[in-house]
Order: sequence, then structure tokens, then C-alpha cells
Amino acid sequence: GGLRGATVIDALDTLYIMELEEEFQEAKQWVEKSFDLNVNGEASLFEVNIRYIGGLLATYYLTGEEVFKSKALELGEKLLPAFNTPTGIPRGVINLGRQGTSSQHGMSWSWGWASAGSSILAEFGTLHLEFLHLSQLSGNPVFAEKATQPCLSSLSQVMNIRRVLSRVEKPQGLYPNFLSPVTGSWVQHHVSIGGLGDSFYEYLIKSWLMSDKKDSEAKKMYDDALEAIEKHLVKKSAGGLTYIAEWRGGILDHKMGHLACFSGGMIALGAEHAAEERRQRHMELAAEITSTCHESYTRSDTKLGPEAFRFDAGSEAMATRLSERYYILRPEVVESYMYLWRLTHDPKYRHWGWEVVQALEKHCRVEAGFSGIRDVYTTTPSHDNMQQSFFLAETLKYLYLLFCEDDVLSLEDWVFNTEAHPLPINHTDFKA
Ligand code: DMJ
Repeated sequence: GGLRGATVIDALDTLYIMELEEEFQEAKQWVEKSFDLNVNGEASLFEVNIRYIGGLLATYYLTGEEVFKSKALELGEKLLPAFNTPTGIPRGVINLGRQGTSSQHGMSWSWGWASAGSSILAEFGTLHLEFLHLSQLSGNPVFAEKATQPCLSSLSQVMNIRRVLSRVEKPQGLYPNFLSPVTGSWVQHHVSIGGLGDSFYEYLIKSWLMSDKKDSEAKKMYDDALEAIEKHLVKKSAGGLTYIAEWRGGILDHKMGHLACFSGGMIALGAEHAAEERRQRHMELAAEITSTCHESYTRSDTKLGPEAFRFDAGSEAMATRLSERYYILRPEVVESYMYLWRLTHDPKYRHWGWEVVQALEKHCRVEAGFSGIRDVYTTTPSHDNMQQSFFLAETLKYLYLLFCEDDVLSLEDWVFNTEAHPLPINHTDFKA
């Protein structure tokens, strides 16, 4: 029931960067003529933000074409009612139906599966980059001061989220994944750098980078969070592989999701700018995690990695459950290869990336595009017949950038949102 055209919008900037002019024009026309923002149905605040708003903003910045900016702003406005909660922490789901045509217009609610009506850290914690740009582009200079009128300002919304998070007590410095939008307290003590937590950490360090290193509050929150992660979650397996475990109320779950593999790239990116004593340690940690994620690929028969892999009961970097053996064209491992390549120029990252290109060709290419596979441990894989939109937005873009010169979307000038949409670093007038 949600918005249509995720693949078209998620792919726009990739088409543009790859100079696929004809396909780009076709996609642009679709945005101009057929993109309907007023869909009466369930839409995820997080997915709309990272895929649609991120994709439209990036394409606007790359091309300067107004249509992308105006659609991004329109969509951003439509998300604001989700923040109308006692704490200002948004709920996860919103109805985008047009006012007057839908009784549910602007209504928001929590995911049915989320613990006791809670909001999810990786969802409400992954709005900052896009919302800062929405605020700047809307040209309204009073946005930053509108904190008392929560529905009017996208910047004040995300600054408020940060305020709630910096105030709430964190068990051993860690951020649990579920928070009540009503009370502002944690609902459950599950901590993960993978699914449900992941991009919250990513947006802290990237907020600082995007502000041209002026947003020191974000940098401090990132540094403190990473310190707690290093202390409590980073482990080494019997076979010498470094991994980041999950934490359930104090008990470690020795598992890493494919999603958690983005952290190699994130930690490397942060290390680049860290104080001397941390720089080397974090660079090593980033390289070790990326190497562990590479192991999860090489230990499979298809050379693609499973959805989750474990370090227990004699297993090392392999899925132990049938339900975790699938690969849905996710980008996180090649994303880390791209960052590590750019930051170290160690050729192994290009080799590893090329292994993925070959495996994708061999096992995922189907008549109409690319498909996920149900089991990475068999070379006669069964396809799931889905091409996730992040395959075009992220997986192919990161692979392409891995083999480009460093000045194509230079890390000096751009940060990638969590869906790999590039947003420009504000080299001039950051205000928050
Ligand atoms: C993407 O939509 C984003 O990278 C998100 O942060 C996590 N999951 C998918 C890709 O796996």
C-alpha cells in the first residue's frame, strides 16, 4: 500500500553517475509524470527518507534540476506528522494519503512487530543527514529556532531526537534498539550494530563529516558509542577472526548479520579523522572486520555471503541456521571494500570486489536483471525473484566506485547516506 517507484528513484543517481543518459532521462520522466506522493497506505518513515528523499536530494545536487528538489521537499513535509508524539521521537509508519481524501491522512503508528509500540533506533536515528538538507533547501532561515513548534521544522525534529538520545541513560554506554516514543525510555535491552541499530551509528559520524567537522556533539556521541562497542561487543573468534557480537540484556549473541558488515567502512571513515592514538587502532579494527566479512563470502560455495553468520558451536563466519543462508543482493560488504580501498589503496579490496562481481554474474543474474538467492551454500541456487532497490542504489554504485578514480564522488566533498545517495559536505555555513 505504500509509495511506488522505489527502484526508479533509488537508481536515479547511480544512472547519472554511470552516465547512462537514456535510462536516466526515462527515470526522470517517470518522476515528473507518474510519481504519486499521496498514496493512501502504509509507508515506512525510514525507508521513505533513505530511499526516496535521499535519492531525490542526491540527484538534485548532482544535476541541479529543480524537479528532484521539489519532490524531496514535498515528501519531507508529508513525513512531519510522524513526529507528533509526546517525546518528538517519530513513529515508524505513516499514512501519506492526501488531506481530505483519506481519513488516515498524516496518521502514524508503530510497527506491529516492534516491542510494545516502540520506535527503532536505526529508523528514527537515520534521518539527520537528509533532514538537515531539507531544512537548508527549504530556504527558511527560522527552521533552527522553531523548536517549540515541532511540526514546522525538519531540523528541529532531528535535533530533538539527538537531545532525547543524549539524555537517556545508556546501559554500559550502549544504545538499545527499541525506544518508547511516549516515555522516551528504552523498551528492551537488545543492542546491535547490525539490523535495528546500524545506521544510527553511521549517521553520527557522517553528520559530523557533513558539517565539515563542526558538529562536535555528533562526533562525541559517535566516539563514545564506538568506545562502548569496542569494550563490550568486539570479540575475536578461536580462529582469529574479529567480529562484533550482539548484546541481549548483558548476554552476548556471537552472531554478525550481513547488515553489520557496513561497520568496517564506517570505522575506517571515522578513523581517518580520529586523534592519533585511536587512528591506527580503529583502522586495524576496520580492516579486521572487513576481512571477517570477506571470510563469510569465501567460505560459501557461491562466494556470496549469508544473511547472518555465527561464531559458536565450532562455527566461524558461516550461517548455522537454514533461515540465515540467503543473500538478497545486499551492499554492506562491498560498501566496506569501497571505503577501505579509498582510504588505504590496498589492492586486495579491489580483488575482493571483483570476486563479488563474478559471483553476482554467475549466481544472481537472471533474464530480467538480478535476483537474490535462497542459499549461498549451494551452487545450484534457487532465486527469490526479487531485485531489491538497494541493489541499484548501493551494491552496484559501491562496486562502480571501487574501480573509479578517487575523485569520482570524492570522500572530501560528499557523504553517502545509508542508501549510498551522495550528499554534499557543507564546506561553508553549518548551523545546528
Ligand atoms: C539498505 O536499505 C540500507 O543500507 C539500510 O541502512 C540497511 N539495509 C539496506 C541494504 O541492505
